[in-house]
Amino acid sequence: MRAFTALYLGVATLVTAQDAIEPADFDVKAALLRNGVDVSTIPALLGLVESKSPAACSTACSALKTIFGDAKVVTQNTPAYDAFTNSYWSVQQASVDPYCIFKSSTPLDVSTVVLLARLTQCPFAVRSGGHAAFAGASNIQSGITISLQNLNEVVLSEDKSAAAIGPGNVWYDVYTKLEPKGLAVIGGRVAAIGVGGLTLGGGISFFSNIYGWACDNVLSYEVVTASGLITTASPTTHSDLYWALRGGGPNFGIVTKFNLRTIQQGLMWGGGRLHLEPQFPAVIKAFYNLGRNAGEDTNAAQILSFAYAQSTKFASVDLQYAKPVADAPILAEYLAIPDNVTDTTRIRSLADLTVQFNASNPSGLRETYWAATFKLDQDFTSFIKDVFFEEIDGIVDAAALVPAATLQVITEPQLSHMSQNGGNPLGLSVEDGPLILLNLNMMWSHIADDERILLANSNIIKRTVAEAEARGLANQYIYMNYASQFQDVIGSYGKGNEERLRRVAGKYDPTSVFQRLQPGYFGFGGAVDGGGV
Ligand SMILES: Cc1cc2nc3c(=O)[nH]c(=O)nc-3n(C[C@H](O)[C@H](O)[C@H](O)COP(=O)(O)OP(=O)(O)OC[C@H]3O[C@@H](n4cnc5c(N)ncnc54)[C@H](O)[C@@H]3O)c2cc1C
Ligand SMILES: *[C@@H]1O[C@H](CO)[C@@H](O)[C@H](O)[C@H]1NC(C)=O
Ligand SMILES: CC(=O)N[C@H]1CO[C@H](CO)[C@@H](O)[C@@H]1O
Repeated sequence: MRAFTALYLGVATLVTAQDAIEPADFDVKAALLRNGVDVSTIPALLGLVESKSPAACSTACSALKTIFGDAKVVTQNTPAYDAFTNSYWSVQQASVDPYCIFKSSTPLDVSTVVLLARLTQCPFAVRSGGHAAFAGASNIQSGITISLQNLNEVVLSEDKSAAAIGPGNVWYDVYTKLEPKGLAVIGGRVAAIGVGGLTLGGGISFFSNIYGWACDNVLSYEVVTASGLITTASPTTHSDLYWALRGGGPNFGIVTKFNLRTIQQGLMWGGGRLHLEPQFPAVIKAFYNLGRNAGEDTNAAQILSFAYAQSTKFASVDLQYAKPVADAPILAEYLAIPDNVTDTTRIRSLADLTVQFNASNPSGLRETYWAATFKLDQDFTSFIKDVFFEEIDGIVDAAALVPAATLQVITEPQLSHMSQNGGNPLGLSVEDGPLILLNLNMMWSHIADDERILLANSNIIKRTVAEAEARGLANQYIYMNYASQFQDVIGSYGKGNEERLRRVAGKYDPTSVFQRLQPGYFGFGGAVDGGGV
């Protein structure tokens, strides 16, 4: 396999016969035999049922049991099964019942389960931290849910410039292992989020103004393709696949290792401050100014959420500074806003800050996430806030509802890092920036409220997008990690990027295994119908 240096110039890769990852006469059984699995010795596979029926998964799960035994293959009506499904963040995902759960612990295990799913045509889902909100995103009804949780290595390279991190890790575990060495990586801001989903969809960190998004700080991926090949994607090996994995999601293979660039990181400063309605204009002005001026001091970062709880509208401002400095001048405008009701900002460790965020995102509730992107504009930020409070007015009686509109800025420094190492497929450039990233996020308890809550979310998205178009502030990008199942994420990357992603998928997965057998997340060809969008 040649490396395609042409990709650095953004030139489309030519796929020639000798580059094909999977030959036209690819034999799944022969590939399994290379993995040490002789199909002719597995009772369940003798009368093979090749259909997308429950029988296909009964066959696949029986075969997995024969090959791997009870420890790695968890079936229904067992405590281990219930513990696994209950460990998803949202109730929608916890309510999905897979035919079996496969607890892979090596890349070879992952290769074998992909080949077996392919042989039997049993659908599957892949789970890292299990924080995607909607049903089926990383768990699959009556199929095989492939758990990556036992792929949990955190290994520093000899010179400590890189860390090999398994997708079974959550960010808290990664940070606490690196902290004693004075190191960190570009990853999630909430303790229990998984390395896999966050990094494959983009990944915004406290330090993204300094280093860029998580996907732009991956040195290489170890990935299992549809033909069971365990291979590397890097700037010099399968560079087209490397490009695609930097935000293209789970459409190309299962990543079994992320080699992440490490950064020097000691104590930092951060926490949250709450403000009430009279302070909203000052908060919005500070949000706008910090977003606009991010380049003046890239240590600073912000997350602004408008929310409603206990019959009160409030603004939650989360501020961070990458160094142990409590009064950084760039944050002065925010810190001068009076009348905060609580203030948890202090000097602390990265892991400690992720635990604080974790506490405000409990599991065990129904959840929905939605995303939209706009050009940064102060008055429009206020418009988003107004539309949010108007639209939630009709749903605030829903039991246990906590609705929020979380605003961040995709800053010019963040955007500038997206072109490093050959670029990523997100379709964003410095000329587009700075941008407002809107994340609607709501939690509630009763299924009977689902429909009206989803409708309120879709109305907020529709109204803000329409107004942005009218004001010339539109941007088509939809962030995968915050999107709802009703939004067309890959389409939002732009036609050229979508076509190039399809070409890469076609090269590494010519029979569309990851599109056909892994239906639950953001694939090619648009969004799920419904949800009012
Ligand atoms: C409370 C909370 C806080 C958040 N904070 C942040 C944040 O700070 N920054 C940010 O950018 N985003 C954040 N997010 C969004 C987050 O990035 C997404 O929810 C992400 O999908 C979670 O990843 P996961 O591994 O936990 O999820 P999962 O549900 O396990 O996975 C999500 C998707 O990725 C696929 N996938 C996971 N691992 C692999 C792999 N190794 N190979 C192939 N496919 C894989 C899964 O199949 C699934 O389709 C947050 C979300 C929540 C709920
Ligand atoms: C994060 O929150 C989840 C769900 O509430 C909890 O199970 C988990 O233990 C928390 N993790 C940390 C490191 O605080
Ligand atoms: C900057 C500011 O106003 N901080 C105040 C926030 O509220 C706490 C508790 O009421 C005060 O102690 C802070 O001084």
